[in-house]
Amino acid sequence: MRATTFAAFAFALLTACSKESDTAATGALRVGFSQIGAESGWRAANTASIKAEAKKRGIDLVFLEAGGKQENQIRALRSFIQQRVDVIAFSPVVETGWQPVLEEIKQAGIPVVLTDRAVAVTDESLYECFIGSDFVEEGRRAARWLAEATKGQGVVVELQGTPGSAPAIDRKKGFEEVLAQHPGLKIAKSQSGDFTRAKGKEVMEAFLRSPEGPSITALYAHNDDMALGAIQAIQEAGRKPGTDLVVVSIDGVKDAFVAMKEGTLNCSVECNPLLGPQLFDVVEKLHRGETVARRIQTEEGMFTREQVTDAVLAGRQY
Ligand code: GZL
Repeated sequence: MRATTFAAFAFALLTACSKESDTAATGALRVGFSQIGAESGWRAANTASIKAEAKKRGIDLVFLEAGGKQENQIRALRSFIQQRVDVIAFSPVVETGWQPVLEEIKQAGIPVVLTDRAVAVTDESLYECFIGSDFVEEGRRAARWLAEATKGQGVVVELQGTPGSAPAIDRKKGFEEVLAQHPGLKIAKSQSGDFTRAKGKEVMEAFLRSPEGPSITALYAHNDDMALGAIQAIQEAGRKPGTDLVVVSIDGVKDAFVAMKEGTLNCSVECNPLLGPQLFDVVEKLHRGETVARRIQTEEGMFTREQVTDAVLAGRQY
C-alpha cells in the first residue's frame, strides 16, 4: 500500500474510531443543571436528590451552583449551550430576567425543564415543563393553621423568602388571602430573611426590639431555616417560642421536626425537595422525543408538633 493511501486510510480509521469513541463516551444522556445555591436545608436536600438520581440512572450531570446570584445562573445556562448538553434544567432564583437566555437556549434547540420555582416569561414555549409545589396553597395552609391555633386573634410578624422569588411572592399571596378572612389577625411587620437561618434570626431580633415587639404573638416564616433562626432570637429575648409566641413555617425539613419535637416550632407546611426522580423522568421522556406534562405538581402535607413522635422524626428522609 502506497504511503499516502495508507496515511489516508489510517486517518479515516482513527477518525471513525474517535467518532465511535465520542459516541460511546457521549452515549450517556448529558444534562446541565443550574442550582440556586446552598442557602437552606431544603436546598441541600434538593441538590442531593438531583445528584443521586442522575447517578442512579447513569446520566452525565453537569451541576453548577450559583451562590444565590441570577447572573451566575445565566452564565451557567450559557455554558450548557456551549457544551451542547442534551437537556437543560434549573431552579430559577427569581421569577424575572430569564427570557433572553431562554431564547438563546431555544435557538440552540435544547429543551428546558424548570424545577422548584417558576419563571415569568411571555413565551411559554421557552420551557417544556415546570416541576414544583403550589406555593400559594402552602401560604394558605400556614394561615389556616394559624387562624385555627390563635382563634383568629393576634399580632403576626412575617419573614419573607428571597425578594422576587416565586416562593416568596406566592407564599405571601396565599397567606394574606386567608388572613383577610380573619380581621383579628394582623401582620404588624414583614421583611425578607432571604431563606437563611442567620438572616431570619437578625430580622426577628429587630422585630422584637421594635415598639411592636412586646405585642407580637405569632411568626409566619416562608421557610423552616428562617423560623429556626428566629426561634433562637425569641429565646434570647426571654420569650417562649411555641407557647407565648406561636411559630408556623414551610418546608418540613428534619431540623423543623426536631424543633416541633422540642415544642419551639408549632407547625411546618411540607414543601417536598426530593424532585430528582420526577426531573429525570421528564428528561428521559424528552430525550426519547415523547411529550411531557407542562406542569407537574408535588403532593404535600402539613405537620404540627403534636404529630411529631420519635418514629416520625426517625422516618424523615430530609
Ligand atoms: C421552595 C424553595 C425554597 C424553600 C427554601 O420550593 O424554592 O427555597 O422553601 C429554599 O428553604 O431556600
